[in-house]
Amino acid sequence: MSAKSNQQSTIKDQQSPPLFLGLDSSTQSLSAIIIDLSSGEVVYEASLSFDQAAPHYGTQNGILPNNNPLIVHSPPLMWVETLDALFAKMRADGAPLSSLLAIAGSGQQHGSVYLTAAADKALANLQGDGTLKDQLSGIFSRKTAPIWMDSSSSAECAEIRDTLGGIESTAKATGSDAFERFTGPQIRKFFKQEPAAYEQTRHICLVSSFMASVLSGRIAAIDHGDASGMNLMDISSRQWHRQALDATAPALANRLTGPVPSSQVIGSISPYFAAKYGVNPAALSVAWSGDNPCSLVGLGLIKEGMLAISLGTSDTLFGYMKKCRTDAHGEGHVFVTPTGDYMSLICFKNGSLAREQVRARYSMEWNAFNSALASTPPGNNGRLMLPWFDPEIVPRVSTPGVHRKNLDPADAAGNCRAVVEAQMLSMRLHSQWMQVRPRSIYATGGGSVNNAILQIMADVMNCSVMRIEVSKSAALGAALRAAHAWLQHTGVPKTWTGIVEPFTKPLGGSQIRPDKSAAQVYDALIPAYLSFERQSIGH
Ligand code: XUL
Repeated sequence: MSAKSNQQSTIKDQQSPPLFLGLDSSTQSLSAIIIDLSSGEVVYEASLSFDQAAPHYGTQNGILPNNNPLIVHSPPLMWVETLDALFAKMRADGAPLSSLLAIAGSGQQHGSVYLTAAADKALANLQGDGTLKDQLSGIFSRKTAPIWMDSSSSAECAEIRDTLGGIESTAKATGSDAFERFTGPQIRKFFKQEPAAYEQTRHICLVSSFMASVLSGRIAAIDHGDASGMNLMDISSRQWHRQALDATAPALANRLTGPVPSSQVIGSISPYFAAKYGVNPAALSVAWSGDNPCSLVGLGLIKEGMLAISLGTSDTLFGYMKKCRTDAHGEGHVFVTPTGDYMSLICFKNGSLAREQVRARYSMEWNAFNSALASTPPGNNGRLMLPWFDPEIVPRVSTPGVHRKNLDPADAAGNCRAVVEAQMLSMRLHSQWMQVRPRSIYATGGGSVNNAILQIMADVMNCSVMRIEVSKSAALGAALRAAHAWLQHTGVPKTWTGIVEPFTKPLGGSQIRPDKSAAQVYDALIPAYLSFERQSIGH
């Protein structure tokens, strides 16, 4: 089902319970998916972009304009107002709200919402004859919410990292090194810059737990998955990390609710939604999680060895891990998954960005680029490139630059193969800390339509690659979580596999198998690539 436009909806079947709603509050839009667990089908979906649904906030792509490019905030009241608009749309579309058994959600990770003590009463007393905006406009101790695109907290990252004993021990303790967008450093910056407002703050929520609070009519707990993106939770014990809390801001534990398993039922849906939109008053309101943990189940990655690689402007590798392992170099992240296990997330900045640069340099269309890949052998006869057109995240490279070894810049075909091989070799090398042998990789994102690139991925990773449709994977993951929590709550035994599989089939005929002799070439190439990388970084 296509969900590309910002405002659309479809109903396949209004009758068939058991129905579950998944919401996704992303950076740019609020989306809904209703699934029918018995038929394994999505029966309704809709999406509203914040800019269009609530234009008076003046956001662009969901973000408030700011002269300082490091500061990226959004107004939480805009999310609330759009939640009303989305429920109104669902009711107008005839979505089966009165039959919903449970609702869960997904939120853009890391963003934080700051509430005064007035929030508890306002949430508990929501009246169906008013609007969420009018009834909740007075509950914020900070009018705007820093989101994951904010990178203004470098000083606070350094302070927290130093207190926790450096990169490796910060990652070991909290799942990730201290990153600017992570919630802990952002809270610390707020406390340092606006101590009076921090003092007025009774609750600090994530985007996920804030939206769950509105739906539940009470402050909802932060779940383990989204708590993993805060630099505040002990990733092994899943309790708040005492030293990290102390390194961040005073009396912080009193301001946080949770962390709880993602399957936690917060309560029934707030009577507001029943009165105003006809939502089943008995529908369970389930804890929300972060968009990456939700997407993991929305893509069906619930077993060891299942990875996804998204080939976008940046390339992202994420995958399921049974055991908690952290990256000693602090480049990758570890989050708790909705299944109660772990996932990694590793972001490589120079993705399509670098492929496009090489293609443009030799004035090639994609067909010519693919012919260049076909005309050169796996391993490229030892011609190597490090395609750091932009500063790279993994490995950390702050000074951009393209490095070549045995490779003539005038050699068009050699450079095309070199950029793709470098990206895949880098993913293989820099995901080794996961100690997961990939058994199958789901390829997503714009670049995944290119079979020639996917063949190199399959050969370097030495496993099958399949394409999967990801549009709305976070909302779908949330709906699947709602179903799982409802089944658990009502005591009906059902495995995660039984819930997830009917909704997450890879695209038919898209499987690309590794070529065994090419895979051997890449195994042999790894040491040379690694030493070239180390040498170029100056290690
Ligand atoms: C993950 C991250 C992004 C956001 C996008 O660490 O920052 O993927 O979750 O919403």
